[in-house]
Amino acid sequence: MRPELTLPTGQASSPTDRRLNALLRHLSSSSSSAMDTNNSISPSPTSAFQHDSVFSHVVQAPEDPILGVTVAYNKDPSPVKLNLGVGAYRTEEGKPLVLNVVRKAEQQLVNDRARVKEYLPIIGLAEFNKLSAKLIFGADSPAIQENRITTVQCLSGTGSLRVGAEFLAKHYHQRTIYIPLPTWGNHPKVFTLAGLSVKTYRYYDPATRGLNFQGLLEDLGSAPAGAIVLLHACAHNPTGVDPTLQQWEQIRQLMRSKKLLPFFDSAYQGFASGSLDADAQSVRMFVADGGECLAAQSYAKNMGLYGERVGALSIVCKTADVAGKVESQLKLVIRPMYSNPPIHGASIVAAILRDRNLYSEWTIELKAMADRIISMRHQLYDALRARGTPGDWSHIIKQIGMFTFTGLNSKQVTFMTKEYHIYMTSDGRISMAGLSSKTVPHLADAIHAAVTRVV
Ligand code: PLA
Repeated sequence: MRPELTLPTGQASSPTDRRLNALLRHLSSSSSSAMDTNNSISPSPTSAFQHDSVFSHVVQAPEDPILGVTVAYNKDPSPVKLNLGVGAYRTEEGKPLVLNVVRKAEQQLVNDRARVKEYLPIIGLAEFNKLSAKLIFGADSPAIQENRITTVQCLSGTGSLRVGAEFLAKHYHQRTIYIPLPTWGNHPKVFTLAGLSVKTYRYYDPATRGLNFQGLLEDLGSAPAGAIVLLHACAHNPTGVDPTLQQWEQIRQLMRSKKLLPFFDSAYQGFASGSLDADAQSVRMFVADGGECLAAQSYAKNMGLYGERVGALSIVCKTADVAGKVESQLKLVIRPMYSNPPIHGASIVAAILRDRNLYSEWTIELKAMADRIISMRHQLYDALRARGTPGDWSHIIKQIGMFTFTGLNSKQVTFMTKEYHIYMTSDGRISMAGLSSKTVPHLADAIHAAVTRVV
């Protein structure tokens, strides 16, 4: 019944073919003897292919609300198309940017013949961790000097959030995390899958296009004692609205008095104001009071290392002893997840952070990116004013960081995509970093048309 597995006759003339035929005969005889002892196996070798897939019940999932925008953009053949979806920096020419310091650091790494490709430790590159902590908490942070912080290298900001959340789900007495409304679309998924239960606190007021500070204080004030609170360290995504330093201080007092645990997401340090120190003020305030907190750092945006997946999770503890034990448990979270992190991106970051010249060159390039984004805000604002577009657009210049939360509704967004080939998330967020002087008029035309033609 079973077809004999052999090469076609007449072709088995060379020694290689004869060896191959012998092997095929051996394989078919050993598999038929296995079959003899197991009558339940179908006698037809093709029948497995005729059945439905064991995965035929799997339904088509929707594209990711942010990364899916790029998928749609890539399919559009229009020459005027514009991707303002994902937060990725582009130059005035609309091209992705590799920072000069990154190229220099990579060259150094390539030239160093002593470098090897061995596994990193579970918590990553030690020097990278030390320098990352210094970057966010400040070089003179007492918590660093007292060894009260454990920092572990993770897979960019997302991986750092996930590792921190898994640790909390396992070792912290409160499983509820409060996230701002709205927030980065991936936050609820990351935290839920890690085993935390997600609730929201009021953050943004659509009427003022600013912070709903009263709502925020009320919601955090009524959160159960000990609850975890996700805070965007700076350049809140998607709203571009940050609390002032005075408001941060009030938030700190409230959170400390209620023993709420801060979990900072720092994905844009340096991108908000152009200053690395100024953008870390919120985090440093919460460390200066001696209390505990978590911080997830990403180098995707501020070093342009999007695809290198390099970031860090820090947990600030009360004592060095606790920090050591926490670190030992973080290793148990990481090891079965991805074993240990990749070496290349962390080596680039360490090379830049350790070298005085490269570091200062980095701050200049970073400031230039932040300034270009701010200039895009002014150009877009001016272009809408020049067109007499109905509405108050001053939030475009007031908001901070990579994004403008325009206030456009999903119908208007759909219209802009269909008629103008402008791609953005359906909540009306646009990545200002994807704009250039050349594309501002096209975007302003599209917004004007959307606002005047689509309700
Ligand atoms: N946290 C916030 C607030 C973010 O906006 C992002 C990225 C991350 C964490 C994760 O970044 P990382 O893992 O790449 O370091 N948000 C982007 C990209 C820029 C994305 O959605 O993945 C965005 O367009 O919103």
